[in-house]
Amino acid sequence: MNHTQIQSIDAWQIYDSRGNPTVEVRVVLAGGAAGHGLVPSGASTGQFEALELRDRDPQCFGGKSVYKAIANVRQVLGPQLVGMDALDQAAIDRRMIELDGTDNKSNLGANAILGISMAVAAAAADARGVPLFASLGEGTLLPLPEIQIIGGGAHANHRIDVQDFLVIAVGAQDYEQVMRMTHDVYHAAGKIMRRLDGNVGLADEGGYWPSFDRNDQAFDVVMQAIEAAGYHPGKDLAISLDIAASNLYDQQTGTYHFKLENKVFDSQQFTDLICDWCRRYPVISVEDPVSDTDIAGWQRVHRELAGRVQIVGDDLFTTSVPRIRHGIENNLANSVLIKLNQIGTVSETIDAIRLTQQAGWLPLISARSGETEDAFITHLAVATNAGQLKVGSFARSERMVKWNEVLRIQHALGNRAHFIGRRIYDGILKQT
Ligand code: 2PG
Ligand code: MG
Repeated sequence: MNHTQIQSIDAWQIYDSRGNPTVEVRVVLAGGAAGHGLVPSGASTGQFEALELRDRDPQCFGGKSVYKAIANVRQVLGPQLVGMDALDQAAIDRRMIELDGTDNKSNLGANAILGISMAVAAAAADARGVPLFASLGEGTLLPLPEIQIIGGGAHANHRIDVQDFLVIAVGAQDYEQVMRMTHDVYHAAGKIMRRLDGNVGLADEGGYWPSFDRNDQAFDVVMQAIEAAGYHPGKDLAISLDIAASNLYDQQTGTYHFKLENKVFDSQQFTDLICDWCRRYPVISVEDPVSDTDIAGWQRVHRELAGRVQIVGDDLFTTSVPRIRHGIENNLANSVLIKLNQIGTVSETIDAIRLTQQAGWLPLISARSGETEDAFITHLAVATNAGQLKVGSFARSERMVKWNEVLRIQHALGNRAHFIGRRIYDGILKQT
């Protein structure tokens, strides 16, 4: 056996940042190199995502155990991959897609397939004797982070309807300054939230648990926090939103619902509201402003905001090349959220990033709300020169491990590391 051929593949059940079961895979190569893959899990999942296989036995982990996916790794996929060259990621991922035989990996499970795919990538890096980012690609660009301040929607028991109020340190000259500015604003927001309500908690991704009567009160807190920390909203730190609007949408009636405010909007009214927010506040990025099936809504938002605001498709694109291609051809957005487990292999994820970049759009590499201690996505962001990373907030180790990994990669890259900050938007926004 060649030293980079796969010798063995094993898997077991671990637990994510919400304490839910997920898959870990270990791949060992003939020469002794090895890698792990730890699979994340979403809560506000899009209907077009690859399937996360769970056992659905209510008596066992509330239906969430992943023993079937683990059996598929050990008994179905693993034996077919032994002997393949771990340096040929594309061939391994293709073989798994063939073995599954479905469009959405619903036969063997995207969690089973992705666990192997990530572990193979990590083992290949180990065999090459280089860090994961250097094995995955040629990139050297440190990403500009989107960091959550208030977490809502499915990540805070729908305490408010909008899912994420985030900041982007657009005025930062380097990555250390991003961390410092974000630290200052995050903690300033904490003080404000404690003043509003003594019982401040954290939502699933580490942002503050909202205690508001209206969704737009979150803007006031973020604006005040930026100012209290001594920065200028818009100039030093801009606001980013993930509306996660598919979760607010009633497919039958074509309407959007703000339960907190007891309000119903048709598509036109809802896009008017989002566009109005983007005018009233220094919003530089908005994700999933409308539902994944409201194509007219996407086109309306694009007409109103393109050139001024990054318009990110998450549930709309689900990291799928054909869906992204459709979006590019129809001018639906100018940025694509990239999540490994939405599509289920490393190769398809990198293909999605490349297609996005070739179109002159921006990829935004993203974690899931259920995360692990793994920092794979940080390496992916640097390796592909993606330029942007979204990992939730500035708290909780499953988040901080990804931000901290950028600092480690910066040191590993030495003077080859570069950071362009807000200039990443030059291609899609006019007045940056
Ligand atoms: C999103 C993600 C991450 P989830 O909507 O962008 O914030 O949430 O992983 O729950 O889909
Ligand atoms: Mg999203």
